[in-house]
Amino acid sequence: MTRSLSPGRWRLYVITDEQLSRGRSHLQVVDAAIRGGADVVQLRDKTASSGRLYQVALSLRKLTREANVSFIVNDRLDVALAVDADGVHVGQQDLPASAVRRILGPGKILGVTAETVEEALVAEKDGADYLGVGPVFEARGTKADAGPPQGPAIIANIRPHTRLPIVAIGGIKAENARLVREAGADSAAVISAIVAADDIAQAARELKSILSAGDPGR
Ligand code: TZP
Ligand code: MG
Repeated sequence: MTRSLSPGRWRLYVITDEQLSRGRSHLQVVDAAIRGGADVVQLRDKTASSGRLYQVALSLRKLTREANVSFIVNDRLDVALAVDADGVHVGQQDLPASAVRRILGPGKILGVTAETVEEALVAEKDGADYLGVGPVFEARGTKADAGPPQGPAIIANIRPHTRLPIVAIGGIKAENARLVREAGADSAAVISAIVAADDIAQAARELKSILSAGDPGR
């Protein structure tokens, strides 16, 4: 299975959500997602205590390192640094990307959410390594405060303005994944279509295959 630690080569980006995982832990979800071909895993948990988040992050760090899968922590720069994650992902309401880059240093991956061309340009200037762009499709079932779906046009609009890899997000599943690649996204970040699936590994496998169609040597 081809996997890479470089954001431009990621295809399937899996984000955890224990609330949607039907009793399966972050670790169980990630283990299955890796078996299905995830290139990068993001730990996302907005309710866990810092102590629990640290323990979970440590266990995910070990698993992802053994599998040569990138490991990103959502929001929490402190946790990312504490467990030697590969990077951190921040939104527009989190610590500013410029400050995060200063603390992270040059060797770690910084992901930044951008919904507009302007946000994308600022993120790039501030040192982002990739952009999270969305919501492309309906995502309010997973993220209550997500905006309305913007369609693949949000990817196509930002694509010409930046050289950064684009990770599309929001409502992505097997039926629509091809559309985000066609609009210019390098990869897709997926929560519910993977973590809530009956068979997580199989759901990941199907999405990986769609997202990596046409890649040399896959
Ligand atoms: N940011 C924008 S949409 C979203 C996040 C975290 C949720 C995506 O989840 P799903 O279940 O893949 O739509
Ligand atoms: Mg955030």
